[in-house]
Amino acid sequence: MNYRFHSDKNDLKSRVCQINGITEEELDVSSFIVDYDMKLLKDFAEKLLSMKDKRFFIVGDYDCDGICSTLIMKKLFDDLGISSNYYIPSRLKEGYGLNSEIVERAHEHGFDALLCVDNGIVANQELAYAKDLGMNTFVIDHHEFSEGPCADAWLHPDLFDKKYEDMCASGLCCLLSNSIRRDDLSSVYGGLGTLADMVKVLGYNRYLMKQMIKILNNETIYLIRFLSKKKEIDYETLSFDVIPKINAVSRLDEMMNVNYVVRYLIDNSNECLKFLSKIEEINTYRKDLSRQMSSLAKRIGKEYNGIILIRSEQFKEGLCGLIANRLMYEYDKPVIVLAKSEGLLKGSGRSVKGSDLFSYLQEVKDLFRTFGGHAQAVGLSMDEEGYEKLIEYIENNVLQITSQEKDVLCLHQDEIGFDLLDQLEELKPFGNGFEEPLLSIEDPEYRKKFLISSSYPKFVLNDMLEAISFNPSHNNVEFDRMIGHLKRDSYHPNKLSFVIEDLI
Ligand SMILES: [Mn+2]
Repeated sequence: MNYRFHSDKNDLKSRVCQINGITEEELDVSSFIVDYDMKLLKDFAEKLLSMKDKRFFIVGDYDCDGICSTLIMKKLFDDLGISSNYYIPSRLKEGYGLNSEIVERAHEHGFDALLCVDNGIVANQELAYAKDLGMNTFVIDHHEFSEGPCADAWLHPDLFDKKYEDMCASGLCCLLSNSIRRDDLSSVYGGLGTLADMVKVLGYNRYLMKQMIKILNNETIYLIRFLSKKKEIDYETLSFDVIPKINAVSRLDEMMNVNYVVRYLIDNSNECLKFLSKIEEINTYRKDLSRQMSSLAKRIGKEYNGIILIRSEQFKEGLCGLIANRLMYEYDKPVIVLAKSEGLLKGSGRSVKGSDLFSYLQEVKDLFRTFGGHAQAVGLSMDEEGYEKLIEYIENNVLQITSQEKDVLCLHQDEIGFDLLDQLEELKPFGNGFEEPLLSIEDPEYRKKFLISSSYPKFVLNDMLEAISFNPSHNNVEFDRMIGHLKRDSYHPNKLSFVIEDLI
């Protein structure tokens, strides 16, 4: 790993801003004023409201952003007394996005307006079909596109100015819905989808996520609170506890229709609490399965020219992306994981920063039945016969990876305490556009070192601070720098633990 060390003596906030190439003003959203009068929004809202008498059919996406978008729009229609229903296609049976059967079914059931959220921007054929059937069409999406969709009105973050940069679909839906009437539930789910989709954490996105945390920690109880046992809801709880549960349902959608998650989250009457235990159960099963798949993947994966390829009949298609992601971080190499069933291979690839797996595989897109994604994440399906050809292509063509430097803030042991932790907390949320820096403890002096579970080294630096590594090879290295992250010790609230990523 290559590091860029920063040892200036400015305060933490300015150092972290500087590393991320932004000003403190850009980071500060405490006085952010949402411009609900933007012409774009007004025009869209006007179009929508001019069709108040129509019956709207919302088509969403099965991930957290799509689920949140769907429920924000459903709630808006309910509040306005507009007749509507929604449908999220099955990830496993139908796949992503609008298809002509959905259009047909909606039309047959008497819906005369279609609204695509978190999909639709490239579904021109299906949208044109809806038009042919006499339906009105609307699209709120943030995926890449080349020409505008065949729609009466549409919203996309590229149409907005920099303060609204990189909104995801639920952010857009929230912006629109709050421009028509203010609603806390919309802000909560706008923020949640924004956090889940890992878009930029600046501008409106940042404002929205902070709003979400504030609302979730006041007295109003939304059912989302029951997805975590924690009393206080913070970004970590949502990212590592709540969002994976919401996403687990579509990954294993033979266990539960993902549309029930919308119902669960939108409901505020406790009637939908019956879905809670099912969601928990699915998530527990998802965790067990991922553990099994990971260990199998590690055993049977093969590396070709720097890319790890793994396929198995025992893999579950909906979990391939999770496994690829996990192994990509562990090996620091691009990983493609494919589930095999009935002569087809379906799965996902994840790639390291500084590479473009999408363009690389685009060169052989004829091998694939379906193919989509972006530089660091792709989804694909292919006939089994194509697999050898894929290997051949990989062996003859190198995926270019430009090595990345990680920013590290250099600190002295004495500077590491609760004060620093509080300052780091203040800077949250970290993410795209405002990355959490690694910390380095320079020339650390420790009182004691011992092994946890006979393999993981733990260093006692002082009464309040311990450093631990989960990499057994760190046991025998000499070092002048401990590089890692600072956390509150989950078992001892008045202690801090420094989780070591590297010793150099
Ligand atoms: Mn999305």
